[in-house]
Amino acid sequence: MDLFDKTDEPQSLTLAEGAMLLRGFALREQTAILEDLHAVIALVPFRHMVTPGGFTMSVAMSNCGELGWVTDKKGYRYDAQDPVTGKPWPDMPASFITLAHKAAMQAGYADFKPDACLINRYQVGARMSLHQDKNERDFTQPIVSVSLGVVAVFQLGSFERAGKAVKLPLYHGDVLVWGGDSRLRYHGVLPLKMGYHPAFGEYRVNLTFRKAG
Ligand code: MD6
Ligand code: FE
Repeated sequence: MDLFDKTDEPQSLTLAEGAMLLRGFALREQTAILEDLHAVIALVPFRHMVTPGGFTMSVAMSNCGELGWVTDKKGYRYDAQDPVTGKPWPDMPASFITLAHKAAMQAGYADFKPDACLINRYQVGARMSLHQDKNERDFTQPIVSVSLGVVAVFQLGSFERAGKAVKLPLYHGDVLVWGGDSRLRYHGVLPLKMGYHPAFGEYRVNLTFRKAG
């Protein structure tokens, strides 16, 4: 390939049956995404939630859409209201909905209509231990995950927590579509290394779109 080949054409990679990585898929829309993200965070600032076991999460979270993912002493769940303020979550911005829909389509899921967007913010050292996403109703619906800011190492595991996990860097603009046979795979994020991104500073932000209800 020479310099003038289509190097900025997004690359699609199938990681496992049903798990597809769309490198750079969110880059084209990043200006609108960033602006809309700021508006959501102004309404629901990032906060460190507490697990049912009493641990404060290293990842800070916010939500938009009809449903938001929350955890507190009562458990993990989707809630139509912010348990802290009792108010509904901010509407999901059109730029978010469009991006999630297009990414799902690209990965072979027509008609993906997310009702929940969880926004995760990682600072240096923040991590997400291996888990399955199973608080949603319908596992035939995919999850669309958008990585922004500082690069992180994602772990793609198997169907048991102790199974082998593959490590994979996720860069600013990468989109992971997570569905089909991979929907219930264990996965996580290794502790964030020090890094810098012009728009996100030392942070990584991840948007996960779901059809939760
Ligand atoms: C993260 N992501 O990347 C954490 N879950 O910050 C997830 O836990 C995740 O990326 C389901 C599907 C895709 C994901
Ligand atoms: Fe997850």
